[in-house]
This record gives sequence, C-alpha cells and structure tokens, in this order.
Amino acid sequence: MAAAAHQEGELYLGFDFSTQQLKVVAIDQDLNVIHQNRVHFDSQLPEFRTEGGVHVGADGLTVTSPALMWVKALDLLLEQMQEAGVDFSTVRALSGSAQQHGSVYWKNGAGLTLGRLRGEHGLSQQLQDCFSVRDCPVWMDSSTGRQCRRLQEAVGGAAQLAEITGSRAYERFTGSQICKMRKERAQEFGETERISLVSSFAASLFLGDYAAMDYGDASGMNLLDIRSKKWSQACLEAAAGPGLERLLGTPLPSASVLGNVSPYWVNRFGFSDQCSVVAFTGDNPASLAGMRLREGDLAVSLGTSDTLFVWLRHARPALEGHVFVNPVDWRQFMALLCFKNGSLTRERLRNRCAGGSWEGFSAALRQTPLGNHGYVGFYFDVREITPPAVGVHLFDAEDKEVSSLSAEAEVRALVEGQFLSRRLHAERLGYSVVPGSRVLATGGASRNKDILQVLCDVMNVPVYTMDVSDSACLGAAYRALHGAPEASGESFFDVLKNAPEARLAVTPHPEAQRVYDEMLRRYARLEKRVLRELGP
Ligand code: 5FX
Repeated sequence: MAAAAHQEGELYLGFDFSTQQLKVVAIDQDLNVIHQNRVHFDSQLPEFRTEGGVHVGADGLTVTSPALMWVKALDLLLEQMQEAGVDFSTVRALSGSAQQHGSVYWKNGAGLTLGRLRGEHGLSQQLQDCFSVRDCPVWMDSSTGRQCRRLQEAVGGAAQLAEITGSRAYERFTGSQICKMRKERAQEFGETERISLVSSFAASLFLGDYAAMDYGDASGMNLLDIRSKKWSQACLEAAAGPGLERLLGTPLPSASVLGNVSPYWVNRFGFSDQCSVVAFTGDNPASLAGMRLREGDLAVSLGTSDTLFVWLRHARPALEGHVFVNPVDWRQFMALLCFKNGSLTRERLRNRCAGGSWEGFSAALRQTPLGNHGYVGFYFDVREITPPAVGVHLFDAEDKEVSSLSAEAEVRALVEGQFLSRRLHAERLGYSVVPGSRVLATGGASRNKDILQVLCDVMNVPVYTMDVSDSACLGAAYRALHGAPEASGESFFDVLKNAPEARLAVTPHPEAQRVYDEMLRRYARLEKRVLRELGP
C-alpha cells in the first residue's frame, strides 16, 4: 500500500479526510509523487464499528462519524509513514482536504488541550475527552428537512438563501446541522467552545490550535455570504442565534498559511518547527485545485453519478447546484453540480439497446447524426437531483411525446440528453465558453471516445482527459506547495506549471454549434414541460 519513500529534497504533504479513509500524498518540489499511504476506517479501526466510514441511525436519515476515529486514523497514518521511511524533517508545508459539510463540536477546554499536546503520547489518547458530541454529522446525513425550511423562511425563501450563500438549503449543509444540534442536543451544544468543519478540524490537529475555516469549504454551510466572505448575520441568527459567530471563528482565504506545525509534531515525528500549515479545504474545492482547472474550464466526472466542477468568474447561484468561493483564487468562484443518473443509466441502455456491449453502444453513436433527427430523451431512472424529476420522457422533432425509439436513436437520445442537461444547468450557474476553454473528462465513461465526442459536440469545446484518481489529496499537496514560503508571490498556476498535462481526446464537429445551440433551447423548454407535468 505504501510506496517506498525515496527522497532527497523537500516534501509537501496533502492529506484527505474522506468518508471511508484517510489518505496522504507526498510530493517534492518538482511535483514527483514520493509517497502515498492510507488508513481505511472500517478495516483498520474496527473498534469504531463503522460501515463505509459512517454510522447510519435507526431513522435511516441520520448519518455520523466518530471524531475520535479521524484522530486515531491520523495517529496510525503517521506511524505507517514513519515505518515507510518518510523523513518528516524535510516537510516544508502541508495542507489537506476533507469531506464537505461535516461538523465537529469541540468541548469547553479542548483548545487548551490542543495547545499542550505532548509528544510522548498519541493524539487520540490526549484528545479523547475533547469532543462534546462524539458522533459528528457528515455529508450523507439528510435528517434536517425541518431546519432547512426554517432557514429558508428566515431569509425570505430558497432563492434568497441561494443568492446569499451560493446554495438553497440542503439537509447535509452545516447550518441546518448546527441548528438541529442546538435543539436536540442542547446540553452538549452548551458545552461546545468551537465548531469546526472536518477540514478545519483536521488542520487544527496539526496547528495545535483552532484553525480557521477556509472560504471554499465554509461556502458549504448555508451560512457564509459568498460575495462579502463574511458570515451572513441573518443565516447565523436563524441557525443558532447570536453566539454562533464566536463558535465558528473568522473564515480566511483558502491559500492562507495558518501558522507552523505545533511542537507535538516536532517532538513526536521530527517535523521542522518551520513546517507551514496551509488552510485545509473541502474535497471538491481541493479536487478543482488537483485538476488545475482554469477560468473557462469545466470538469465532468462520468461515474455512478455525474459530477461537474466549473470555474466561475461571477457567482450566479440558482436553485440547483452549489456555488462556492474558489479555493485557488478567492475573488472568483466555482460551481458544483451533481446528477444521479449517470453511468448506471448508460449501462442500462447498453444492455437493452446494444446487447450489453460498449462496442455496440459506441457503434450506435457513430451511426446516428448530431441532433438525432430531433429526438430528445430525458432518462431519470431514479429521482434526479438536477433537475428534481423522475421517469423516462422521449420527444420527437415536433416535441410530441413518444413511447419508444429505435435502439440506435435511443442510445444517442440518452447521451445527448445527459450532456444537454449538464450544459444547461452549468450555464444557468454562470458557465460560459471563453477562448481556450476546455472540458476535462474523468471517470469510467471518459475512456469511451464516442461518448466523449458527443460531450465535445454538445459543449462545442475540445475535450481533454486526465487521470484524477486521488485528485483531492493531490490538490491538497499542490496547495501546500503553493503556500510554502519559497513560493510566496507566485501564482498557483506558475508553481504548478510542470504538473502532468491533460491529454486532448476529441475536438468539436464543424456542425456542432449550429445543431446544439438550437437543441439546447428546445431541451430547456422540454425540461420545463417535464417538470410541470410531474408536478411538485
Ligand atoms: C458535496 O456537496 C458533497 O456533499 C460530497 O461531495 C462530499 O464532499 C463528499 F465528501
């Protein structure tokens, strides 16, 4: 698991506190990956009895992870790295990423303990009584419907909340989680001196002090005004009243150097006392950094669900999707959009229309023309997130609903429909093509050139591919390198100019713009109709 460490120069570490495991990647100043390691929560820390890193409550909606499990995982990870021969004295800077939205509740007095950690014992031994709430709500939780409605009402509705914070109220977002905690666990909440996100909690462990949240991850709380970068007083008030600001601390730009590692790290693992801690951020913002997305770029991960990251100059939040402050340039923004009906739907149609073969699926795409003779398809096998719709809806060139298509036309209707939807919703959040725009395709389906060609034609932008396994972790290491003192003043992209480039996969067909600009307008009209017919 652990790559043998062969190192000469200085190191930069990126940690990723993800749902199922804690990962680390170490790079040198030339961006070579020197070491990678991980701790898998379920199998390596069985005493916490998690499944997939979480506990699911009896209601099926409450999903939590023990704070101490993350602490213990860090103890273990550092020991594994030490055994693999990593020389911590050469680490110049470190940073990290973490699952977004999860919240950690530090008990009164925990700040003092954090500041006095002793090198003779591990972190978990010293921090075991530091959490007022042992099990932290995480991003998979969906138990806060009531709190979401309250938060939206308090600021004048879903659109208004999105306008301020970048997203309408979402159950997993931290504002509603805090609101629920204050109400249902009043005693523990009263004993809390600080609330961290998982990212700032992890940074605090290295800093030996409460770490500021970064603007990127703080945008996933429904509490931050993404334009002023200050907490929205109206949202704070609705979530937990006036004392909340003190519990959250002041957020900072994601590239901030928070300080140096605490003496604990120097004494226990031989870190230099000059090793910088760069603010930690959420896994999605960190992935944007790991992929080195630039203005005008759009990254599409084609997996079980399809996820889109967009670099935005201006924030234009909508009722769907999320706008976060950009982790690379805090004056700009990024958007995140999730679509549930991705690869599983593509596989279903491959089985039904192409005899279970990807080659047959590809052939169908090659045999059918751009625009599919006007046939348009909506395939929401499970209730979609963006837009909130369900069912299969097919239309002919006259916008008449039809019940079936030929096998080839159906394959194209699915793939064109999926990418028209990705484009429509990205544009609604402010995505627009600029000279040099690229689509970066990742995930399983990005290996299929014919699927990529449709993506490329629908977006009318060249499509590139890149290997982004562990992009959040790598992004954290890149951010550490960028934040290190010797890089001071250089832009993120200058520091990373020698990182592996994405590969050009396909370029748009000459007819693409003409066909798909028009089809996108039709798609938007038809989507409205589908939503109207489905009702609220
Ligand atoms: C984003 O809003 C999410 O909830 C997830 O992608 C988590 O960040 C996964 F860790």
